[in-house]
Amino acid sequence: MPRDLILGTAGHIDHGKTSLVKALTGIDTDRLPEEKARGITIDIGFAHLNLGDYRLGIVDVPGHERFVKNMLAGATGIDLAVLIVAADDSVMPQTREHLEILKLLGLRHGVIALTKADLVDDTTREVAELEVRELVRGSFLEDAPIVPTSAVTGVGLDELKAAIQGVCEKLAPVRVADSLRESESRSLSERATHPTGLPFRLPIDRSFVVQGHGTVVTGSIIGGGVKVGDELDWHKGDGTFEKVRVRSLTNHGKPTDELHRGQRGGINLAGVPHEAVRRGQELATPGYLAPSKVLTVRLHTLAAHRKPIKHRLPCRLHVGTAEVMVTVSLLDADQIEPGGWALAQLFLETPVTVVWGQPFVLRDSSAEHTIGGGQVLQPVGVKLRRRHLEHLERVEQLWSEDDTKRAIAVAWFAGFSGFQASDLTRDAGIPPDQIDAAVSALQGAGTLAELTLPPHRKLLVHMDRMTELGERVLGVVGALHAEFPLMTNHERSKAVARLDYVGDEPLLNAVIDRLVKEKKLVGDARRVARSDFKPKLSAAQRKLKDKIVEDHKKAPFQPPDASSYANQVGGNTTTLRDIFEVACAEGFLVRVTDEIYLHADADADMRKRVTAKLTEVPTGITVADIRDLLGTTRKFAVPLCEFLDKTGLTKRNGDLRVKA
Ligand SMILES: Nc1nc2c(ncn2[C@@H]2O[C@H](COP(=O)(O)OP(=O)(O)OP(=O)(O)O)[C@@H](O)[C@H]2O)c(=O)[nH]1
Ligand SMILES: [Mg+2]
Repeated sequence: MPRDLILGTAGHIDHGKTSLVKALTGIDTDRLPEEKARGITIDIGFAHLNLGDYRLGIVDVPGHERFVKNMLAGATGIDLAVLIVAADDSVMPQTREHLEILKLLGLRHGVIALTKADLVDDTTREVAELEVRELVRGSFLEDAPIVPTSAVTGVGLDELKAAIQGVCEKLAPVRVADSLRESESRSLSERATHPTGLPFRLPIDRSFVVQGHGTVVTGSIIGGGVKVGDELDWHKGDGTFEKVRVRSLTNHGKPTDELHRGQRGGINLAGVPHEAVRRGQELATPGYLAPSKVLTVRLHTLAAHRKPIKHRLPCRLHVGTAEVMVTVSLLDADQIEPGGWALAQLFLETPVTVVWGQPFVLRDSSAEHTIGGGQVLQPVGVKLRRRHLEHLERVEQLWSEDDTKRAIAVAWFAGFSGFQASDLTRDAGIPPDQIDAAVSALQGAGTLAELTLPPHRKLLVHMDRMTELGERVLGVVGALHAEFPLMTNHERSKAVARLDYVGDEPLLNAVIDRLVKEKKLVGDARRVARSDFKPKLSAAQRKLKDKIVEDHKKAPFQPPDASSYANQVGGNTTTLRDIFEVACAEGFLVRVTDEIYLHADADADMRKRVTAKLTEVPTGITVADIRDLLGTTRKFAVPLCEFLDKTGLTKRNGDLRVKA
């Protein structure tokens, strides 16, 4: 089974990148008329080459300083690079800049071609070689072979192919099952740029229309795989996304049923207008990515830039195939000296879709120089306070080698709202098949709590936040008990309303369920009490309550006055009211006025009778009619009518009551 990898060119203008690709593949990647006319590459072009067990997709980039942004779009998702230096011109500004960009993008593998070897003598070639060696010292190309080539004579082409194949072999294939073990042995930055077993992602670099088929978008597949018929999220770069269906797929123009990481892909999308597709947008497995205008990052200033990156600097962010204006906020510094790094946030003018660990590049606002770059720590960030120690510590944890530490940091930032386990792929770089292990370890250690929200949504919350929320719930229920010492329990909604918490109510109910399960609260789906609360109803008071309920049941529409029981509590009207309140809270009585309570059955009966009567006489009934209907006296009929008005069954119309 051949392995697919993407190779990118890099190097200064006119150094022979496109000519070399053509000499290697027979494909001319300069396809625009303007490119032909000016003899330069303007936008990225594509070719392919089979080398032994490897199928290489090739992205040829422009060297012109004005088109570095196109180079950046092309360099996204490449696995290996060929740095091209013309032997007669040696190291030039974009040789350096492209190399810096490849370093910032986390590239680990490549070869160097010393082109136009036919134009120079041995000494010139050797000098150029020395300069190139000097340039790549300390970089991923430090030990890369330097192969002299000529697109004119064909010299060195076989050697270059062999060198590229040698590099491909170093990029050993990775099975998903191996990746946990592998993650311990590979560096974090390599893992971030060469993830395995991840959801599908394709940052769009081009789109066109195929007659009779509609819109085709292309890009390098940087994660996962896709099949014909799949549904994808199409992130439009304006914060919105749409579900789209894959109608057909191509790889270098040839139809195929599926595409995977390391391939160039052409995706024919159903129902997507060509004009709506732009470079910088992205296709991804549904639910994987989320648009964001705040990124928390590790930011490096290029040593070569010679100027610090200052707090509040406006500049250009290049990430994936997107280019967006941003403002830098340094979290614990005022500036980053050349060669240094710091934690920062980027505030974006328009949203991008990124994942944890994703490399990015910053260029100055006038798009003349590459000034720095780094890795995303929080793909969907919120504004953090500067120099806030705990925030800084938690952000640093996001760069830990340990999956579970990063998951804890994600949970901490998710706060009371919690997060879903599957978010850990985007937010902490944990592959889907390793999430369960990380989450169970953290649940086992008591660091994460899982809540089930109806119907089946599972939410994870950091245990500190869970405990805090739980304590607040216990606090408000306790306050309710203090306020109503005779009430055995309280409505959940009453407790929730008192929490002063603007989160979703299902989450709070799940917190309450958990407290019930932990036996800190007792109750059911409607009402709860603290398990340590004992209502202060004495045996005598309880007996009185039962008697009151019984009396009201016996005299449904001419109930005893509440105050008639006063002497039975030694004249203490507060206690008497509490006893009535308990009876109401427990659902036995309904309060009409301070003096009049109805038995709950009488209340239901009254409503039934009045409703039936009003159906019979829709023009309305008088207080006297209601008095007769209930077999009561005027003393009760008036407050009962007002009660019916207040509770929304009837309304007053002159002397009559009609249906409300
Ligand atoms: N003699 C000689 N000329 C070459 C060789 N390779 C490229 N050239 C010439 O150098 C010029 C630039 O070549 P390209 O391949 O377009 O250079 P490039 O690096 O793709 O340029 P940009 O994409 O614009 O950055 C062309 O005129 C080529 O014919 C070579 O090996 N030998
Ligand atoms: Mg070119």
